[in-house]
This record gives sequence, structure tokens and C-alpha cells, in this order.
Amino acid sequence: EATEQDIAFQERIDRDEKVEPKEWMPDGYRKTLIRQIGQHAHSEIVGQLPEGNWITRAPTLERKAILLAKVQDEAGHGLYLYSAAETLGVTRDELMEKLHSGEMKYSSIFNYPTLTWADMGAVGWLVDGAAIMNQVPLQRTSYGPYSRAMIRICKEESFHQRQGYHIMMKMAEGTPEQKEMAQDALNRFWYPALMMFGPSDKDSVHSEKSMRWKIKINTNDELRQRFVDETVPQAEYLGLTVPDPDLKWNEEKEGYDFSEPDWSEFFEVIKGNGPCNRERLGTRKAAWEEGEWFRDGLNAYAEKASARRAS
Ligand code: FAQ
Repeated sequence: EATEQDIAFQERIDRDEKVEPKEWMPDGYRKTLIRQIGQHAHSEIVGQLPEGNWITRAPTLERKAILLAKVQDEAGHGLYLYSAAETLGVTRDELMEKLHSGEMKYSSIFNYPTLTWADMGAVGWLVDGAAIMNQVPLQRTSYGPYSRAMIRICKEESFHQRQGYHIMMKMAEGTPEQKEMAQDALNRFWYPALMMFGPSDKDSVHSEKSMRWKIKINTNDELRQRFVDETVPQAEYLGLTVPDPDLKWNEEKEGYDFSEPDWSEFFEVIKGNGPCNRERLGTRKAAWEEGEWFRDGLNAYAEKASARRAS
């Protein structure tokens, strides 16, 4: 049953008013935001791992500096998003605890391995490309702190996408072996990138409510279609082949027809059974445990400093 408060709230949303932290909001709105922003933050932090894997093996000093900066940006995005989640009344420790226990998710894409340098190109091009496609509309999301975080994050993601595409261009223009590596990376990352947009609309349990509240602006399938339409010409420019024999331009809808990813694989990955789930979560848990002395030190210092200020 919608109360008067619920109705007034929905009217504010319909007028495109932003909702701010201390204002009244329905419980479900708050919960959905904590889930989505928290998962988004976790994705940024876990998302550092597949690329972090290549920092020590970047082929040149310049590539190493660029990759280092990108991975550092992802840490920044994560912290930004945790702060946005905290404005909804959840603590960062609670969010961490839920990531580590498996209660909260992070993006399926980061459970795939990065096997060659070309994967750094494919991740930047496809993974950051998909991230931007999803996040540009979220700049208009109804919750103020999330919307403002998205504006800044999208600027940085554009640079990330370009650096990935630049790696792909170099590889595709390189020796036949390098071009083959680029093709192989595209083959392995294409369908996992399509899965980033979430299950097809008929299986998306949260879309309807989230779109009514303007937490989400587009459906999963809308954004997936937009991503395919934008990315296929980019693959053609590189002289690479999208690994989908059924990919075809559809004049009528002015978009591509394409094959759906293997959804059973997707659901296995989000249940924790992807190729790298255990490794990724294990790395995060170890970092949390091994960093305990440092967090304790920071807290002790902060307490002393505030006692000193008080005296
Ligand atoms: N992976 O009902 P829906 C990045 C879950 S970009 C894992 O459709 P919703 C940048 C979903 O949570 C990646 N789980 O859900 C970067 C739900 O389960 P739950 C992060 C997924 O929320 C680049 C269930 O399936 N971006 O990190 C996925 O309405 C390179 C049913 O699904 C964001 O998080 C998935 N792909 O729509 C960093 C963007 N898809 O929670 C480093 C913000 C769905 O009930 C390197 N999030 N699920 O247990 C969103 O826009 C939405 O949350 C969607 C999912 C579109 C992801």
C-alpha cells in the first residue's frame, strides 16, 4: 500500500527533483540504492585486480605509467562510491563485511582472467566502454550524491576507454602475432562484456521498481543494444571480427541483431562459480586482514589528535 508520503515522494521523482541524504525516502528506495551503489563500489575495487595483474609486465614505461594511473583511478571511484553509499546510513565496514561474506555482489566481468597484454586493451575498450554506456545515463539518477559521483567518474572512464582502444589499435596494426592476440582478447571478452548490463529484461527483477524511482534510467537490454551498435564499427576499424556469426545490421530497427550471451554461465558467475571468483574474493579478504594493523594505527592516531585538540 502506498502511503501519502510514498505518493509525494514519487511526485518529486517524476518532477526530476534530486533526493538528498537527510531527506525522507521510502525504505525500498534506500535499500535499492545501498545495493546498487555498494555493488558498484565493490566492482571498482575488485576491478583493480585483473589489470593490477599486468602493471609489472607492461611492455613500456609509458604503458606502465598509464596503467598505474588507471588502476589508481578505480580505487578513487570505489572510495567515492562508498562515500555515496555511507550517506544512506550504512557504514563502510558493513559494506566490506558483506562483500567478503558473499552477501553483496560485484560485477561478473571481474571474475574472468587477464591472460595477455592484449587483455589490457580489451578491458579498457570493452569493459570500460560498457561501464560508460551504463554510467552516462546514471549521471541523471535521482539520488544526488550518486548522480554527482557519476559525473566525475564518467570523465575518467572516457580516458580509460580511449587508452584501451589505443592498445588495441597498436596490437591490431602490429605483427600478425600481435593482431592474433588482439583478436583472441576480443573473443574472450565480448560475451562477458555483454553480460555486464545484467540479465535480459524479462529476468531483471529490480528494473521496474528502480526505473520508476529513476535509480536506473534504462533497461538492461536497451543499454546492451546501444553498446553493440557503438562497438561493432570500432571492431571493424581495428580489422577484428566480433565473435558472433549471427551479428547482422538490421535496417528496420537501425541496430544490430546479435546473439545473447550464455545466461547459464552468467548466473553461475554471479553465484560465485566463475573462473576467478575464489581468487578475487580471496585477494580482497587477505588485503583486508593484512591491512588491519594500518587501520588500527590510523584510528589510534585520529583519537590522539582529537584528544589533543580537545585539551
Ligand atoms: N554482475 O534485476 P537486475 C566498473 C545481479 S563497471 C553481477 O537486472 P539491477 C568500472 C543484480 O545485482 C561495473 N551481478 O539488477 C570498471 C541482481 O542481484 P541482487 C559496475 C549482476 O541492479 C571498469 C540480479 O543480478 N557497474 O566497475 C550483474 O537492476 C574496468 C538481477 O539483476 C555498476 O555496478 C552483473 N553484471 O541491474 C572498473 C553500474 N547484472 O543484487 C575497473 C551500476 C545483474 O538482487 C575496470 N549498476 N546482476 O542479488 C547498475 O546499473 C545495475 O545494478 C545493473 C544490474 C545494470 C548492473
